[in-house]
Amino acid sequence: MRFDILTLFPAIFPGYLGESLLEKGIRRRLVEVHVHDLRNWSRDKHHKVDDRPFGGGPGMVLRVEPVVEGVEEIRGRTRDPGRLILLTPQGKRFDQRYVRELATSNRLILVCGRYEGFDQRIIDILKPEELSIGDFVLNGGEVAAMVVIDAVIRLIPGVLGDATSSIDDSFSREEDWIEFPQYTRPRTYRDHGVPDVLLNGNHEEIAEWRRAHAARRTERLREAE
Ligand code: 6GU
Repeated sequence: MRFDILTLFPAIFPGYLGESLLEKGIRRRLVEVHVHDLRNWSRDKHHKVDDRPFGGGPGMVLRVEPVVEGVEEIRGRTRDPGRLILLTPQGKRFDQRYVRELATSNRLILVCGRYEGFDQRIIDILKPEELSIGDFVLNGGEVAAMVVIDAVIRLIPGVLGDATSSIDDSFSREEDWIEFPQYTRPRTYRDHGVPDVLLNGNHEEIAEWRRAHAARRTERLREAE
């Protein structure tokens, strides 16, 4: 799977890309991430990509030319045009169903905004999907792009060490399924033990206990909303 990220802050990504699952996916050639600086497509001698809003008002707006021209050039670099996604708090809310859908794609192009927003003509011309990671406002789409990549790559076969370990994850089986409580050694820590059922080797009982506790956690979380 190939990701192309268009951003004003490419230096944010290398640390994240070099770690953990993602690094493993890249090393095994299951994942490719290309980070592009939007300033490459600025026509301005100062590499400006933002400007003041027509009609006045605070803040700056991301200009149309660098984004449209950057996306067009990058899209043309492979035969698969991929899915074009604009990261914006006005987008469709990201959830595990959306993650699964994106994971069926071979190529995602992620455009990170900054400033007060995108020039509307970026959306009118490129007709991207608009994606938000939740109902709050970030300073830019970069962290959201990492969230998308992180969630999607773990569904790519071969990226997780244990092929089955994403199946029981919270939210993966059904839309609103929370994972059961997990324990590992030591058996006792500061008077806190481990439920006996997990130590008795009866796999049916363990499975039933896990189902019951996952259901309870799910119910509690939904009540709290
Ligand atoms: Cl994708 N971008 C920004 N700037 N803020 C957000 C977001 C994205 N998702 C939630 N808040």
